[in-house]
Amino acid sequence: MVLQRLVRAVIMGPPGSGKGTVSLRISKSFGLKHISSGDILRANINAKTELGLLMKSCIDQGQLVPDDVMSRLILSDLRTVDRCSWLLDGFPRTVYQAEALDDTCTVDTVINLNVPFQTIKQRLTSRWTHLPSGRIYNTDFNPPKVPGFDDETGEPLVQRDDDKQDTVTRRLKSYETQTEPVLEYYRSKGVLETFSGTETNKIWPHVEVFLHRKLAAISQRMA
Ligand code: G5P
Ligand code: MG
Repeated sequence: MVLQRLVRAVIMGPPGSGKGTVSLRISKSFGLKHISSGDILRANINAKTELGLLMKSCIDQGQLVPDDVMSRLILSDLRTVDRCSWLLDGFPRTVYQAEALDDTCTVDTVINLNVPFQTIKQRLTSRWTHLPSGRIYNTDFNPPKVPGFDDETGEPLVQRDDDKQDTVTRRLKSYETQTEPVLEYYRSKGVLETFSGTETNKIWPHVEVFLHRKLAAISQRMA
């Protein structure tokens, strides 16, 4: 689909709901640039930057990175891609962050993946990630062709330190208390679209149809 104007989209959902998996599909089908706050933080940790070293313990314990740090990091990243249509994954995660984003741009649409917590807990212990690209695998759902190695580069996959069972429980708790209010924030602005289910392959066709319609409408409005 050729977009007539820049699109600002956000994907939300609890940890492990499939935001990364669905974002990669959206990126491929609609050409939106995928910007994942978690991937940016993990790249910093991997590169042992000052920020990465400071934030590692926070992330490993399943706590959110402080709002001001996170907002500065993502909003400055967005400035470097202001000529692209983008999809933000993992940001905003608090009402403070949503307001900071609103101060810089108008969000066109927010895709919310509503997946039961029980489903999520089973998924995260079998997730494997290719850190440099953010490609995601799962030993049950989408296993790599060679166990433990990325399909495209052949480089080793890693398990995230925050995917331990206790940490997942803490991440889900922080989602309930700090991130769910953001859903209400976007619902009241009329831009929230929720997709419920337990399987990405069943949710995805609905997201795809919705985005075709939504992005066509946005393009027409501006043409
Ligand atoms: P992240 O990196 O943003 P989360 O916790 O929001 O982390 P996560 O864990 O990355 O989200 P996801 O992207 O929603 O999950 O899900 P995914 O990776 O696509 O899918 C999860 C697994 O399930 C994969 O193995 C996938 O293959 C599999 N899967 C997908 N669909 C199916 C299916 O249908 N069936 C099955 N069986 N499997 C499936 O944030 C990490 C940390 O960074 C900090 C916080 O500390 C956070 O905890 N952080 C922030 N802090 C403050 N503010 C922010 N804005 C922050 N952003 C990040
Ligand atoms: Mg993710």
